[in-house]
Amino acid sequence: MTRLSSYPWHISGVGAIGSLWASSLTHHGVPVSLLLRDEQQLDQYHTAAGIHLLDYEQTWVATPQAFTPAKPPKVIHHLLICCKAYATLDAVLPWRNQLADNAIIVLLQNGMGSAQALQMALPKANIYCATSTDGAWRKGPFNVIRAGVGQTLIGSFSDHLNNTVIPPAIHDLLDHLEQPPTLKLAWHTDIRVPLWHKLAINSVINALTAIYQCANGALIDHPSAWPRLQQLCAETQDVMAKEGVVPMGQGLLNTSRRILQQTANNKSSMLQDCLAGRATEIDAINGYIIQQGALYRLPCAGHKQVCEDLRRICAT
Ligand code: KPL
Repeated sequence: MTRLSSYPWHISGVGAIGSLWASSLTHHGVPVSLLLRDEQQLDQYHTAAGIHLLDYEQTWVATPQAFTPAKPPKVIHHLLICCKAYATLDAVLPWRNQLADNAIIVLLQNGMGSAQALQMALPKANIYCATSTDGAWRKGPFNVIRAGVGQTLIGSFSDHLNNTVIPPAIHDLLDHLEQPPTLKLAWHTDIRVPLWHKLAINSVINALTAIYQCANGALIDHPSAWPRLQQLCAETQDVMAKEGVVPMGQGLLNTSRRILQQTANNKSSMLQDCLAGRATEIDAINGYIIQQGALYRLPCAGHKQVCEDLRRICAT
């Protein structure tokens, strides 16, 4: 690494992806601090004796410094938010008094709408969004298994930021985290496009797998799920077209089928949340599409039905 910003990256939301990042940054010599919810989570962290990441047969242990709102850090220059979209304000606002005026906040999560909500709460905040195809799952508190190396795209979200100007702290990370535990990061000058593409994929796959309680591959050729998936693709593409989002090269249906084939044995993140009795990201995924569709009088009947069915089955 050529140059490292001396300020730590503070990570809030230390689940699977937050732990993967904390581990990778630490092992690449980037200073990291964890922002934990409360004393109970701090106790769990101490009991776990650090973050344990199993990355292709190798276990990495990282022990970054941890803070709680009761004992916060003095100042936060770089904040990475890896919690679920619905928990964003709760993950940021407890630390608002510690945020430096020019702090960088990066949101790395599924779904959309949370960056807008955060910008409303903190109008001057410098918000960046990231979207990732990395796979990781949480075996227990601070104990994470890597499921696949993907790519993470980062770009500016706030209107007052220039989308071609990469802040030095982010620049330092691009192409520099290639050794295991690897993170492949790249800058994107129009992050809205990959965010929408990921949202579109998640919106046609995740809820259906939770409703039919099946692995991803089982949606293909499923007599009732597959026609619903086709309808969701058509509705989503209509909303994307109205929003002026560049369509996916192969189209949403073909792209979704390919992802379903590649991840045939995986359980989607929403099915996992549903099975574990956790809240799901339905509002930030299908709910967001319905909300945007309403701006153009698009009814999104398939997405509404999916939300209704999911609410009957899972805690949302
Ligand atoms: O990203 C995913 C998830 O589980 O959240 C998949 C299933 C790969 C696509 O929706």
